[in-house]
Amino acid sequence: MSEKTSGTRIGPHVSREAPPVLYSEEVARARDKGLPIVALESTIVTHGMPWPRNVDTARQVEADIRAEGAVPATIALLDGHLHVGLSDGNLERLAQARGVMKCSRADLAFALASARPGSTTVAATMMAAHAAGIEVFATGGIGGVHRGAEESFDISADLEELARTPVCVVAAGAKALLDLPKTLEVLETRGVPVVAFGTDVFPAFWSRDSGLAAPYRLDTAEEIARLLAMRAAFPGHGGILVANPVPEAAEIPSDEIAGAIETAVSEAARRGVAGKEVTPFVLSMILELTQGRSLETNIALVRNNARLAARIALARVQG
Ligand code: PSU
Ligand code: MN
Repeated sequence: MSEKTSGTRIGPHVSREAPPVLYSEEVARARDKGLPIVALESTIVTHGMPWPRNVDTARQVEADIRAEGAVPATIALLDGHLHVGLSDGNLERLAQARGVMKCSRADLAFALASARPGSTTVAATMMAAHAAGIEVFATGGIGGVHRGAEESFDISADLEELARTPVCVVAAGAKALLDLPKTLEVLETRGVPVVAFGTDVFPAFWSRDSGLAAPYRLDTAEEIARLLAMRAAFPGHGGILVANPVPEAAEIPSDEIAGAIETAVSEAARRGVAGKEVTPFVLSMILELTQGRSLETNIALVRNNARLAARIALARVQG
């Protein structure tokens, strides 16, 4: 069983298409029954991790969400459809495919209209999740304000999406390759509540502590679900960022990763890497420089975020 939404005529010559959403059987059933659902992005699969660890991790993260009693909805673009929930075959197809478009807000409709395979970033996954009525989304780390943004103007569309789309994003903070103080500043300016989970500091992806205070702290999934309910009571409210620190056993302390970040960021600048290539380039170079250690950390933190997101989605449904 799969479901496709239909379009609406809004004038004699103009009809407004509904997004071409295609639900997996599992997600369609969960929607019918009102079960808790957690959205998952796919850029981490196509541009964030190497084959075959990317597909292994995607499967593991889905299993983690099911083990907590929620339903995973991995989001990606295949054959002109916006898939909300991917079959295992499609997940593998996406993970192996070459030339997959990394789709943020600017790219989503373009990729769909031209039926190109695409993976979704945090921004585009939020758009899809919202279109599908999913409130909670787990990822690794959000995009943010890049170092040197005062020159390059490179600010991830993830921040603007958090400001406008009412989805709760669970991430391990933002990657330390970004300018974290400026990233927090933009989130504050754009009205996005940033809540650290069980800690007073903003986590920095591979490291538990960025050295920056988190705007808010909550200690249980139930408290976060209550915050979501209260935000939802205000029309036009946007998203929420839940910053969940990487488990201690898997962390790379900031002083140990700083050198690799420094090298990767300056190499990107030296080679003139720009736009949407920057994040994938820097991530893969850090992976090389840490001899794969950063990948183990990345996997551990995504799984940790998926479990928390599932508990929040559960508390939201039960609340
Ligand atoms: N986290 C990871 N790997 C990634 C990303 C996040 O561990 O590849 C992706 C996310 O999809 C995020 C995107 O939305 O990087 C940000 O890209 P940009 O800075 O170009 O907006
Ligand atoms: Mn960018």
